[in-house]
Amino acid sequence: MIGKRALLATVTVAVAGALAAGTAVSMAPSASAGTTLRAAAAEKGRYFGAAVATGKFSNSTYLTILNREFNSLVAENEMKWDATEPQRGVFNYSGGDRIVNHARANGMTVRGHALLWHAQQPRWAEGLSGTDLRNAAINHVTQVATHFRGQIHSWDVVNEAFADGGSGGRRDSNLQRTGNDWIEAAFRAARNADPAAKLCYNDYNTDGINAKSTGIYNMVRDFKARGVPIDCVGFQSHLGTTLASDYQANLQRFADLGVDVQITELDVMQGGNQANIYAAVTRACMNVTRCTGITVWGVRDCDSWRGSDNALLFDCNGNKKPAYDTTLNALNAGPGITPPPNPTTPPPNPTTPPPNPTTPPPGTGGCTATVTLNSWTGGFVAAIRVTAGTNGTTGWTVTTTLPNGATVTNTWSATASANTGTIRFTNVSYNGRLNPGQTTEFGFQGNGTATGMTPTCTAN
Ligand code: 9MR
Repeated sequence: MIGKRALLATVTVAVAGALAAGTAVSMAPSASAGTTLRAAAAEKGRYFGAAVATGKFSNSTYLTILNREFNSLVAENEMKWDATEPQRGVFNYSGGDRIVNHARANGMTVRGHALLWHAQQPRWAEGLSGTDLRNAAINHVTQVATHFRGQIHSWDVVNEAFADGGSGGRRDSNLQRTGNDWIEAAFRAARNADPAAKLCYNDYNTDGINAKSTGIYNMVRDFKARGVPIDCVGFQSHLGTTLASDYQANLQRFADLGVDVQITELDVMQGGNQANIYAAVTRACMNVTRCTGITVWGVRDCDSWRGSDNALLFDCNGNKKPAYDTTLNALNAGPGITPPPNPTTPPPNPTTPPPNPTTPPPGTGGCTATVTLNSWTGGFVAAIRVTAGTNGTTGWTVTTTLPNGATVTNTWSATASANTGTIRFTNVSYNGRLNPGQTTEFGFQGNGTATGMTPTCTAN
C-alpha cells in the first residue's frame, strides 16, 4: 500500500523536470462560454468530474459545488476492493450505489475506481497467493462489474501496477506474483461482465514520456495487438509545482495507439504555478481529441488527501480559487469533439432482455449457446451467450461437460445442476423468456481448465 508520504515524494520527483509549457493565465472565453466546469466541458464533448466521499453528501457547501460544477463522479474509496468485498464472497455496494444514484439524479456519469489494486485490499485477500488469489481477484472483478453493469462510463480495471523508478516494469505485489497475465485476465473478466463500460488502466507518475509511462505504453500496444480488451488509459496527474513539458505529447502517443485518455485524479500543489498548471493540463486534454474528460481528486482543499497542499479548485469555504478560473477558461478556449455515446442511461438490469412485448409463440424453436473463455493457469471464467431460435424461448437449458478436474466455484445469471462433469445450466427468473433471435448471457467461474467445452442449448 502506498503511504501518502511515499506517493507525494514520488510525485515531487516526477514533476521536478521541465516547467509548465504554457504560462499564460488569461484566455478570452468564447462567445458561448460555459459558466461552470461541467457546462464548459460538455460544450466541448467532454466531462469534468470530481472524486467524492459519501460521508460529505450531507455538507451543503460541498453538495452545492458538486452539483453545480461537475458532471462525472468517482468514488474516492467506496468502490475499492476493501469496501466492496470486506469478506470473501460477501459484497457491500452501499457506498458505491449511493454515488451511482446521486450521479443519475444529477445528470452525471460515473467512473469506477478501482477493480484491482495492490493497495486497499481487504485483509483476507492480502493473505492469499497463487491460484487462490487469482481466482478471488477475477471473481471480484466479475461480481463488482456485474453489479454496476450499465452504470459505469469507465472502469479503472487495474490501478498502479507499474513500478516507480527507471525499470519501466511491473510493481511487485501479491497480484503480480500470480503471473504476469493477471492484468489481461482482469480486463477480459471486466469486459464479459460489463461490455458497455470503457475499460481503463490507471496510474501516477506518468505525466510525461518517462520509463514508467513507456512501460505502460508498451503494455497497451501489446494488448491492442493481441486483442486484449482495453479502451482507455487514466493519467492520475497528482502534480507538484511544475508540469512535464511533454505532458500533452505523452497523452497523444497513447491516443495514437487507439485508446481514449482521461485525466483521472488531478490535483496540483498550491504555489506560484497552481493556476497555470491546471490550465496547462486542461489545454493538453482539450488538444488531444481522444482525451474525453478530466477528474479532480476532491472538491475543496479541505476534502483533499493532500492535506496542506491546498491542491484543489475550491478553498475550504467553497470559494473558487484562481485555478478554477484558468481551468474554466481553458475548457472554454479548447476545441470541441463529438461526445462519445452517453452510457448514463443503460438498461438497468444486468443480463437482460427488455420485457417481452407480445406473447411469444409456444413451441420449441431451439436455441444456441456460444462460449467465450478467459483462462489462466489454474482457473477460468466462461461467459455463455444464449441465442433464441425462430420460435423464441420461455426458458432454456445449456448443457456442457467440463474436462476432468475442472470445478465450477461460482455461477451468475443461471442455476447450475452440479459443479463438475456434465452440468445443466438453467435460466433464472428474468432471462428465460427470449424473443426469436434475442440473446442473453450467463457465466461461471471455476478452477482447473475448461478449454474445449462445447455447450448445447435446449429451449422450452
Ligand atoms: O484519496 C484516497 C484516500 O482517501 C485513501 O486513504 C487512499 C488510500 O490509499 O487512496 C486515496 O486515493 C488514491 C487513489 O485511490 C489511487 N491513486 C492515488 C490516490 C491518492 O492516494
